[in-house]
Amino acid sequence: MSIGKALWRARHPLAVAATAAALIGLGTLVGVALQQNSISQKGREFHPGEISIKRGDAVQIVNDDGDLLHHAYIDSPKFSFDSGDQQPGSKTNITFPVAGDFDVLCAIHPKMRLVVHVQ
Ligand SMILES: [Cu+2]
Repeated sequence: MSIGKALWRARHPLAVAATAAALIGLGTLVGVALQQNSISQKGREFHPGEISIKRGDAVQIVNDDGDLLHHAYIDSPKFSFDSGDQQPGSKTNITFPVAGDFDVLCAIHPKMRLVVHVQ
């Protein structure tokens, strides 16, 4: 084995580690981008309770509330939506096709309210 090859092999684990670190970094960036319009359901509330998006954008609602069920719905003349029962840990995407201000409510917890401003 040449010295050059031996050196390359010795350095190779570092190259693998650097590539892995770069991929993890990229994955984190993509994850952050996807979570931009993410809303959490926790403590029987939406967090945040208000969000502004553009027409055609989606909001992702994550049930982070232990073993509680939620059930998001929108009932407006312009747009309606019903998630059905949201299992703990589940993610619900709502795409808003029209501009306006919409209340997302929970059929199980009447005090839960998320306001979505669609521009
Ligand atoms: Cu609820």
